[in-house]
Amino acid sequence: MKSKKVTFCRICEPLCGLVVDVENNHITNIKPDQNHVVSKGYACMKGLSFERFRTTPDRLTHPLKKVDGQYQRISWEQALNEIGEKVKNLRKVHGDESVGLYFGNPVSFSPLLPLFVMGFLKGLNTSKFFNPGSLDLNNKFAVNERMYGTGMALTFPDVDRAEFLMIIGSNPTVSKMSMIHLPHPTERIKAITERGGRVVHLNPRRTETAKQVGGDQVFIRPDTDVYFLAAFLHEVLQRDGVKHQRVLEHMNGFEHLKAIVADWTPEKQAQVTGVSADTLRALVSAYLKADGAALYASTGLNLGRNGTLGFWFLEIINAITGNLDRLGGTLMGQGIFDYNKLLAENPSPTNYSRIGNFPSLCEGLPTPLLADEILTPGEGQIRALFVMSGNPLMMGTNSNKFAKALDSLELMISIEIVRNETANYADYILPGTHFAERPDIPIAFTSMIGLTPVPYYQYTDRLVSPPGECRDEAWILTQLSNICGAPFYGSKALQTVLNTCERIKKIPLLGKQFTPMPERLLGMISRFGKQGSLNKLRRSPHGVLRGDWKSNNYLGKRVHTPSNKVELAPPDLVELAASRLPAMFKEELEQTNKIKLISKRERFSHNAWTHNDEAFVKGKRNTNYLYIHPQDAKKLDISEGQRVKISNDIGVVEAPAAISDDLMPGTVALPQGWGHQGSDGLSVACKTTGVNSNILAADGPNQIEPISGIAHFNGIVVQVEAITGKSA
Ligand SMILES: Nc1nc2c(c(=O)[nH]1)N[C@H]1C(S)=C(S)[C@@H](COP(=O)(O)OP(=O)(O)OC[C@H]3O[C@@H](n4cnc5c(=O)[nH]c(N)nc54)[C@H](O)[C@@H]3O)O[C@H]1N2
Ligand SMILES: Nc1nc2c(c(=O)[nH]1)N[C@H]1C(S)=C(S)[C@@H](COP(=O)(O)OP(=O)(O)OC[C@H]3O[C@@H](n4cnc5c(=O)[nH]c(N)nc54)[C@H](O)[C@@H]3O)O[C@H]1N2
Ligand code: SF4
Ligand SMILES: [Mo]
Repeated sequence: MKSKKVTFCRICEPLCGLVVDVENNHITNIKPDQNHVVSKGYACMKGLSFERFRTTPDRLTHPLKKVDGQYQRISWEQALNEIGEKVKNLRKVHGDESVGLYFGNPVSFSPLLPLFVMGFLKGLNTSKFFNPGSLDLNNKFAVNERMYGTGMALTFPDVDRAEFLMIIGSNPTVSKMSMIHLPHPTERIKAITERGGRVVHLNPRRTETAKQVGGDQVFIRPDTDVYFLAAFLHEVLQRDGVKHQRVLEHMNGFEHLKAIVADWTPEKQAQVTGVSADTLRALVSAYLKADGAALYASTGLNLGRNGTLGFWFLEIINAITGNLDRLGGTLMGQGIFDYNKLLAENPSPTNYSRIGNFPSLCEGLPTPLLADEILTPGEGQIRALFVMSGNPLMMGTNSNKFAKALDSLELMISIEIVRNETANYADYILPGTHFAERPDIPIAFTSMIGLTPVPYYQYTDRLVSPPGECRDEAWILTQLSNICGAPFYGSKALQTVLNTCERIKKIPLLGKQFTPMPERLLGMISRFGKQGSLNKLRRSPHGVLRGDWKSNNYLGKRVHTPSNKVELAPPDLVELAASRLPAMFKEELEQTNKIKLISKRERFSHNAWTHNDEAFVKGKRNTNYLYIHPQDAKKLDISEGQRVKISNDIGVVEAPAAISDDLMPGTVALPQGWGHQGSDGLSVACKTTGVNSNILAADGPNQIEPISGIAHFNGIVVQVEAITGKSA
């Protein structure tokens, strides 16, 4: 039987509406949903191809156990019992902290799954929890916690009304951005220039976005944005571009700002950023003149060494100039309920890493410490690791060391849909579900935190049932809780209820009437957020709009700091700026002639997991290239396609060169997420020839940003040499 179903994609943040044909539990066609209330017919190649990733011959369909280096099929019962025994034993002998868990990016694309992961972790009573936040945007959470009271109090640019938008370290046309729901970003950003506004791309590389939307390209030397932003703030204060009444009423700490950025003049920043003082001053003029302006930053800034300080300056600028909480400026996210109030009233506990004593952020410890947490002997050493929907071996730091760490574990369990590089180290692999096999509402950042220039809500049923013995991760986690002696959320009563539900489900007639737990929870969230029942939402499958934004709906109303005011000068950030920036500036001055490596997202790559499809890696796309400016190529005697060696203290990789004047001289770019050779669980990806750029990324307590524990992937100093006699 053939039916048409309306749903939405859950690969990246636009969550584009899709219409699919389903026939005999197979998806036979995927089209953009022309009637989706926000995406209105927009979708990309990744979303439109999702069925191939769901039904790849490499899809895991039953539990596996590694025996003598080979994976063997086992039953769920055996897998759970053996894992349970081993985890219980390790906890008994080495303590609760000997068990850790990492979850990857797709987990955040289900609002329910993080809740289930937390339930399992609380049951395990371990603080050893890691996630991609510390490889992505923890700098933002760290700043938000201090300025706005909770990590999740995120602002976003009101793109559709802004007159001025500076895009710092983001490439919306390719990435579709982060921490904002913006389907069709290219068109919507281009509309700013079309209505007479201005778009500025601050980036060491001329991006696809810059080429397609136009606007001003401002090249900046990698990992120096913090000096640009400090000088921008300096200049705003110098010109008194400040809305004093607003600051007085709603913000604390303004009086400290002048001293914090006193040294960072436009002239001084120019010495390391490569952005001239005149250019910076002209940008400040344009920003201050605009009727609605926003500075927006993403991973280009986050993944340098000063993402926290840089983002702090950026938020201060948007706040004191009156752009925060006004249409056309930046808006404070607001979801279907006041999630940040809930967080502020129930703060999560802070844990500290055993290695380096770093505080947790949103309960996660820094992933760049995970290898050391596993490899360093002593009390609290991680001996068993669960990895769910992630690939920290490829996407985390210092991949060669990380491989050693995985290899040394006494027990590793992977919950995945394919056997990726990290899963290859697992003793047990449990097959999870693809998003099309789960019911959902838009991700937490969209529904609960409301990072949506156009607020909306939506519900989708699952489209098809999962293949073979794949099981919903929510089920897997509650089963693991039970079997590992780790009652869900540490509550034996709750675990008993869950176990009873599980038994009822198996009773033939009664079980059929039982609403599965994910639906039940999604219904509760929707009703709690005043969006109605799932049945009501099913009647509006293309989504429902949730009204428009207004100015002045944050300040004085829902600032959840103890003072109910925005804290402009959190003491530890003030201190960090004073101690760190001058020293790093000196270091920067000494290395202006060195080559810096940055990452690069590509249209046909999604982190490390879309290379397992022929269409995504055909022809020249089957590898990654080292992009290098013609001047540098000439200096280093590198020709197009020639193999080059890229090295630093951490590691060495080789890649073919691609010469391009899109880069600024002194910067090279190498796309991340490659290096699948030898990964026999990925039959297509293993034939690609790229290299893993994160072999060059440092890990450990001395290498990560001190406040947020975030990794350093952008602006890594490297040596680049031609390998003579070889070409790609
Ligand atoms: N050099 C460098 N490194 C980086 C970055 C960078 O810019 N430069 N970016 C960082 C960022 S922003 C991030 S978020 C991290 C990402 O790091 P990770 O999240 O650890 O890596 P992914 O490759 O996204 O792994 C996701 C895994 O989930 C699986 N998966 C996909 N869809 C589903 C699904 O529907 N269900 C289930 N169960 N599993 C699914 C895929 O098979 C894949 O193996 O990497 C970081 N690493
Ligand atoms: N096609 C595709 N889409 C994706 C992903 C993917 O892997 N592929 N990943 C998804 C994920 S997990 C995330 S978090 C988002 C991220 O979304 P974005 O943050 O927009 O990611 P990128 O496209 O990597 O953009 C980072 C930009 O920063 C620039 N940059 C590098 N170093 C610096 C620097 O020091 N300063 C400045 N100013 N710029 C710098 C790079 O040239 C690049 O253009 O994308 C998501 N969407
Ligand atoms: S842009 Fe992102 S959400 Fe939209 S179809 Fe593509 S992958 Fe899916
Ligand atoms: Mo990310």
